[in-house]
Amino acid sequence: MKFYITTPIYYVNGAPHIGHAYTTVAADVLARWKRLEGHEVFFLTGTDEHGQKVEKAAAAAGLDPQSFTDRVAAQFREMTAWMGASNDDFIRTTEPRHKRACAALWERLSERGEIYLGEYEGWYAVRDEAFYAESELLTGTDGARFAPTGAPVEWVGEPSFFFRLSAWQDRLLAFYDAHPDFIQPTSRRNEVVSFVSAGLTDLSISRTSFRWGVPVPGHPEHVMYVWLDALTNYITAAGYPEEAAPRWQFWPANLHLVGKDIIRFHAVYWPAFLMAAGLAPPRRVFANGWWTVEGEKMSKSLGNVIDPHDLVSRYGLDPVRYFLLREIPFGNDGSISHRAIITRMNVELANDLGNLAQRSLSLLARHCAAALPARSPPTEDDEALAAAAAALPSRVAGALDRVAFSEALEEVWKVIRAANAYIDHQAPWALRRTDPPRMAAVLRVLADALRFIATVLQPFMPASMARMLDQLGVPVDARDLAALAAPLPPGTALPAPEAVFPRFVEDAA
Ligand code: ME8
Repeated sequence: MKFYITTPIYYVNGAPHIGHAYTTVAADVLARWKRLEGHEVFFLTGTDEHGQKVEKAAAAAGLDPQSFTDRVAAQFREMTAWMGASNDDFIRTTEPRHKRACAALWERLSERGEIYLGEYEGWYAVRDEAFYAESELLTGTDGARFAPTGAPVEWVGEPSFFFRLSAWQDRLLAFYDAHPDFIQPTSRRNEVVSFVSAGLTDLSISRTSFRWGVPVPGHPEHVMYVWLDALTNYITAAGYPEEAAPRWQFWPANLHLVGKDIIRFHAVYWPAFLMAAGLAPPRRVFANGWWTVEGEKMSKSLGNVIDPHDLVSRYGLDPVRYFLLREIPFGNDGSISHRAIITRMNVELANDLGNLAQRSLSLLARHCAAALPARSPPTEDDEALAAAAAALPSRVAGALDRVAFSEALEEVWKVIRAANAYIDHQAPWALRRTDPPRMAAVLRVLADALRFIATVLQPFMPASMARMLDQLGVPVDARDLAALAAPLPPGTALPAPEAVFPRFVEDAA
């Protein structure tokens, strides 16, 4: 089966930060998991390069918008690689293929009577690239008006094309009703349903007061509203408007991962644009929460913006990926702190998993001639551990289908803890003298359990789990879920073990 997953495309007004790396890693884990399950995956990420916010950032940097976006987009591409993302494509909205798709979508909406020319008068927040109704605004102590997000707003009055969003209210509500899982988590769904139920006004979808955008077909004095342009990226990459292209088979996307601040664009405007164009809306939109830093909002002015490169250089990629998805349930907000990362590294990675593997593998290396022992008739304890390990693929799949990364990891850690209890109780190091065949049997049970554990953890920590599977003698072509059905033959050679997760020792400084 085909599976299409996306991250938001990131604004290139500033360097990538941990919030961006977060969604990229989350999408990567799901993409890798779906591949392990045997699906044909298309995983898309990229950059959102038009609009006033980017134009202003380019001006502030003293560059023309194209050179500026080339530079920052390259940083995002690097971040994608640094975070170990296995994306199949990286889209930039300044690419010709994207401008073509935007123009085609616009023309289709126009032909279907969904667009009309008018005059926009109202509030706009450049920081959010969003229009706000008077009733949504807040007033500061100095009398200044600002958006509910805290962004400054300005009054805009200019000729503008409008999309007949108001006509889509009932059809959107019917769509949410028919697809109860379309927006997740439920709290976000409720937020969207009440926003749409309160009534929709037509949406301004072009601007005439600046130039940095995709020109409106036939009206080059207008550039498209950056959100219409940006959302279209998801179909551009699937080959739109060539609906005969093989990539188009991936549409509709299975899952758009987005931050909680941009749910309205993805769950209201996007399905409305698509339905209005006669295209299928995406199957699911899941909103993640926001990270704070040591409990404080991350901001340039506080100087506490976390650069994902710094975290990765300090702790290593896999521990950072693990931390981001383990620390908080996906969808909730959470706080990132060095203390919390180090604790998870030392307790869960080094102690629980690292020691389990190291203890089992070093006994196998020393006392089983570095070869996998045969399976023996199991005891009750052996069976209990084997059954828990064998249930992992379906348990992890269940959690990941709900985009519940931390639950998926907790399922794996339950088995890791059970395996640690098993090794302590069986004490293979003592059996070496009293009952060597039983020692070999116990080590085989552990090696089999570790194979399940390492296989299902590959999407989270690809490089570390590849090393662990190497050490377990699992051939590279036998590392997907289907391969788990066939036990490794006895006598499989086991390379010399080395610790996969050393403890993190803080500098004395
Ligand atoms: O919104 N913690 O781009 P963007 C977690 N270009 N996530 C965070 C975060 C934090 N502290 N700060 C930001 C855009 N994010 C548009 C998207 S999609 C067609 C267009 C998340 O670069 C934020 O929630 O401002 C959003 O999902 C993502 O970073 C990109 O933000």
